[in-house]
Amino acid sequence: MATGNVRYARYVLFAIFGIVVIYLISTSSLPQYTEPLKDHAGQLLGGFKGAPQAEDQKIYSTATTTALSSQPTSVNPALTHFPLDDLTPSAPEGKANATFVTLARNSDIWEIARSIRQVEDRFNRNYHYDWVFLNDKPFDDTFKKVTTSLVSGKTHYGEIKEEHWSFPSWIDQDKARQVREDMAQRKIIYGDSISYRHMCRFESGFFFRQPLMMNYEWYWRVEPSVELFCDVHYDPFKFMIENKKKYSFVLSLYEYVETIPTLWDSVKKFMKKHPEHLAADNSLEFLSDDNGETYNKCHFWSNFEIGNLDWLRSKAYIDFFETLDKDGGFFYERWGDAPVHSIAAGLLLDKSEIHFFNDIAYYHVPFTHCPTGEDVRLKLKCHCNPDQNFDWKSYSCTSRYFELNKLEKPAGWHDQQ
Ligand SMILES: Nc1nc2c(ncn2[C@@H]2O[C@H](COP(=O)(O)OP(=O)(O)O)[C@@H](O)[C@H]2O)c(=O)[nH]1
Ligand SMILES: [Mg+2]
Repeated sequence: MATGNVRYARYVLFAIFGIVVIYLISTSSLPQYTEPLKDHAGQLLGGFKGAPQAEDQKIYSTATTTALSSQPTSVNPALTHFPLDDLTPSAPEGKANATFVTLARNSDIWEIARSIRQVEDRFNRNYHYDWVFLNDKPFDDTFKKVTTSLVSGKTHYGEIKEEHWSFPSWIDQDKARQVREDMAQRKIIYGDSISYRHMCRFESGFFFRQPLMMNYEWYWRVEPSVELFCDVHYDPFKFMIENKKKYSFVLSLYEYVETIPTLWDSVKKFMKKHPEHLAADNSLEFLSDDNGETYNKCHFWSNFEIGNLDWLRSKAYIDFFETLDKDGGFFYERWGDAPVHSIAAGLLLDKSEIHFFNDIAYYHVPFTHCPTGEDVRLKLKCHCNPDQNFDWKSYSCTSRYFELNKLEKPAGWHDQQ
């Protein structure tokens, strides 16, 4: 009997010990920080000197509270009852009118699945923003099934109408074909591709006016096979709204000159024709070293973008796109949507409306943006190698952006040159 009691007591002790261990493990996996992130000097991480500090403070605190305290990242309380017909619970109050947007082929499914998984794990599982997928062909069932299962918000699938993915009537087909043959011989990347040119023209002039996109005011562009290396600990859409930003980037670089020999001629034509659209405090200096005479090829890399759709749908942007489109350089050369968006942002927006997201760590082959500053990287659980950060290398234009905007470069930038 006595041995039975001892054994019983041992079982009880084991059970209590087990419960305590499970409790400790589960609580330690919850996010530990609910304060805005600051460096040793008390500077808010993710913002830089020169940015609106008081505003940052407000936004970072709000976002931290919504994203991290009320919604533990390990388990979503709304999912504990597993209602099978509603696995995407409605998002927190006060969300932005925003969506992710991806242009993809059916064959891109496994590459875009990887990107979505990372965006969800690092950010969207706490916010449940929608995701719009666009394609020049109908999406197949596998594409829709897999992406819908991965996205925590609602998914929408749009087929692009032919007018937005074909040669406009004014393009001389023979001339365009000769250009492709010549570029193929010169081994210019995507130089012989027709579909790549339709893609660049579509991203430059049409994605933001697709019927599905008309429901939203903000977008975050995501491409196949990209990586997010750090937690996104606040809502970047709300950051954009509250800080009056319209366009943002994480990587910038110089464009291949062979793909845009006459792009700046068209831009100059636009500037002459529509001086009323040029912003008073624009970023011409980011784009040109001789006050607009020539283009220095600097552009923001548009495979990552968080931006305002109403700006792209504005008369200023549409006039800009149409001037370029009429000149035919999407087909007679191989103009990319990155220089097109960047030049528009540089000329039509005030400097203060363009934002650099240091704290969104990102990779698209072959470049990495890994946040400068160890504090940010550790606190945001980043897994990128800081040695691979492209920002301060000579082929990046990000230093120019900092100088133009009189921003102080984050501590440690010297070591990453
Ligand atoms: N639907 C569709 N999407 C395309 C096509 N070509 C490229 N894309 C998409 O357009 C984006 C840019 O293409 P990508 O191959 O990544 O070009 P890169 O990043 O410039 O090398 C990606 O989101 C692709 O999935 C196409 O022919 N059809
Ligand atoms: Mg790509």
